[in-house]
Amino acid sequence: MNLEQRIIEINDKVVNQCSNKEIYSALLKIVQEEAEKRQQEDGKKKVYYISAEFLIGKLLSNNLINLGMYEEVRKLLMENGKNICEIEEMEPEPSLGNGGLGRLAACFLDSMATLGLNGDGIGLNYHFGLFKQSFEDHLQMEDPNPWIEQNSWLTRTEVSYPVTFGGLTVRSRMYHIGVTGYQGRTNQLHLFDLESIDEEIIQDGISFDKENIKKNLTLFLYPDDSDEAGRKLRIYQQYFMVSSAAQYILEECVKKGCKLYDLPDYAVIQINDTHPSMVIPELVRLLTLRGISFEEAAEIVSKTCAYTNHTILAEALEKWPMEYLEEAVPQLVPVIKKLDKLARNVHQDPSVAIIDEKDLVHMAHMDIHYGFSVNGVAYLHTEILKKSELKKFYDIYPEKFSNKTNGITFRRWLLQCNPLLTQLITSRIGEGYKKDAMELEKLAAFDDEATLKAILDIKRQNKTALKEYLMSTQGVDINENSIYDIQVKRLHEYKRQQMNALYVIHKYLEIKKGNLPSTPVTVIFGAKAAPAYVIAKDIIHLILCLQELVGNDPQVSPYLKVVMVENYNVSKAEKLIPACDISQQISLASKEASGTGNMKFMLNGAVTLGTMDGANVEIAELVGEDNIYIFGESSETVIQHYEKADYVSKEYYETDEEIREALDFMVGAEMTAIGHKENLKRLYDEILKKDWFMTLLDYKAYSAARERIYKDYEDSFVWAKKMLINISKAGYFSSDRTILEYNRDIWKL
Ligand code: DL6
Repeated sequence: MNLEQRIIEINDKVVNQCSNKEIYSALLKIVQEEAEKRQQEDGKKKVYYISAEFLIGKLLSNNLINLGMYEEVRKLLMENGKNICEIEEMEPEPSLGNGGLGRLAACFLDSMATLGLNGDGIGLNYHFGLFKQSFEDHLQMEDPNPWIEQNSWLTRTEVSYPVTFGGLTVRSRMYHIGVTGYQGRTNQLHLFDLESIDEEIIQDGISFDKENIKKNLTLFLYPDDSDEAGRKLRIYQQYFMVSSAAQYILEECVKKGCKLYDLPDYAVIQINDTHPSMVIPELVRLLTLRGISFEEAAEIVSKTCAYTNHTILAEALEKWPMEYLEEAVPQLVPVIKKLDKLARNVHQDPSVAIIDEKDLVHMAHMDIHYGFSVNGVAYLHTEILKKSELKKFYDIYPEKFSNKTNGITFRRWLLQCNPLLTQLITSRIGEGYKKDAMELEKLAAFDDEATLKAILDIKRQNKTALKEYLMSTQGVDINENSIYDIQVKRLHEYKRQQMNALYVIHKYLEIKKGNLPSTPVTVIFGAKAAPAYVIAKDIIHLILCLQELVGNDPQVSPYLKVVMVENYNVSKAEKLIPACDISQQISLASKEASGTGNMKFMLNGAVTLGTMDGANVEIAELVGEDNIYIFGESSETVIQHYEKADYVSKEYYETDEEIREALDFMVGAEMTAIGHKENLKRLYDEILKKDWFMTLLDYKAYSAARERIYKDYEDSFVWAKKMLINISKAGYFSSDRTILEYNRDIWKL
């Protein structure tokens, strides 16, 4: 039966009489049927990629592309007076992730399925995600972000497990989302939900009774952990995820003939950051319950688990008070104590112990002692882990450490989000790059006038599309002939959105003085701040105030615009990234483990303005210094400042007029007339008195580099060549390459 007949059969009417929603539902069904045909027999060994987040984005178009059905569907819809983009709008975006870690997990699932690897994801089925962001009174508001519909990509399974917390036992229920690779196989994303979940307990905004774990465990991702109940809830959630996962993995392996002693021949468990670390003691516990001695169980688990570190920020290297674990997961406590003791027998240094003198359990330490592999996510990050953050562990286990520079799936971040550029590339170098991204290098030879003009023209069309999108979604009017200068990522002080905002103030003041930019600039931000992260929310407040100030100033607004995109998510990224001219990657050197936005932007022809941090270092090496704008202090200098505690932000304020002027403006009359003095002053004080992520250290170099990049933009052919080189060098950052490396060095499937 052909596609059209199948849609008619499902909806009992001809295509042009179906509503967009009916077409979406029919396509969802058809895709699921096709994807099912690509399920393959499990090989003996499987990788289980456990992660607290999977930021998968909408699935319809991606699945159609991967199944080779996109063009057929697009044409059929067009013939029936429908537009595939309108059908895409019918799909709610799954709320299963937050930032880079979650998006990486989604890219990895796509690559595993594309490469034909036997690899499933395991996570939680959050009903309301992180939160839905809106702006009111220049402040971030948070509401639940529902996404699960009657007809969705989720399939309920019969798999269900008991999970016990102290005296309370709850049940998990497994759901699947099929993950079909590009011309590849279908794997699964397994999402565990709480059987007794109760959405009704949500009160105002995103608040709910944090202690009611029988009803709340899978409501939200990363619930507010600013109080004790919130921190304990994180433990409950994590254990719920890993206990379900461990039970499932053992069951699946045993079904395949595994004798448990040979578990490492059947399973490799990739632990993403420390959220799933409790899978280690849980597996040990389950194995001992099945008659295996503790030492043997610990050894089996050590050969099965591998740990990826995604950050050096202390807040993400979780350390749980033993008393919390005693209350939430008492059955794990003797296991963790024994694992600690076993490790201490061999390594006496207390700084590498699992349980420290304050009775805090260091989850990363457990991962490193009882995992066979530890990897960082970019060259610089891994070097920092080896040389400073995890040096003591590297000295003990050098053979466990390796680097796996992150990657992105080109299916979503080029083929799907930028069809015009995809067409152009294909017309020049053929289709090969879709499977072997390194073939993109061939594009560099096409530095002829026609190709460069075409690249510029595509960017212009994408910019116009973004202009229309922002107008229709937020009522914001931007100038398509301006430079689109974009910073989209989680809001965090280390990412230094505040540095970008300070420059905006400076530019505003310059324009007021009559120093007009040759080409107008549109500065676009997109970011969610964790609900309890006060300073991050103050930074959003500052940006929203600037948006209003600049937008309402007739003298300035023809030359400068500020836009804060509401509820930044994968779907919005897919619109912003193809339209971007300048990609802001300005984290404090040493703090951004890798970044993956930087890769998506370069692939779509944006030029990076960045520090020597994370994967920017590798981007710089690949594109060469003429095709990237690097500024700021090195990671070595930054680390030294932390070690010597000798950075004093006030000194920069006192000695530099540009800095002083911009900072003072933040709390001056114009700004406080728009925003809240309390928020602005708190941020001002933070930068002036603390500035933990050294905004002012790099501000001057940043401002100078930004002026330089704006100037260079003026020569459109020179600029187009930079775009061409960035695109052609992006092949290395395909997640297919990353996954091949994981498989070659760690998983060995
Ligand atoms: O590895 C994926 C991604 C990196 O690209 C980012 O640099 C890093 O910040 C992110 N880490 C997290 C975890 N928590 N924190 N902070 O999202 O991982």
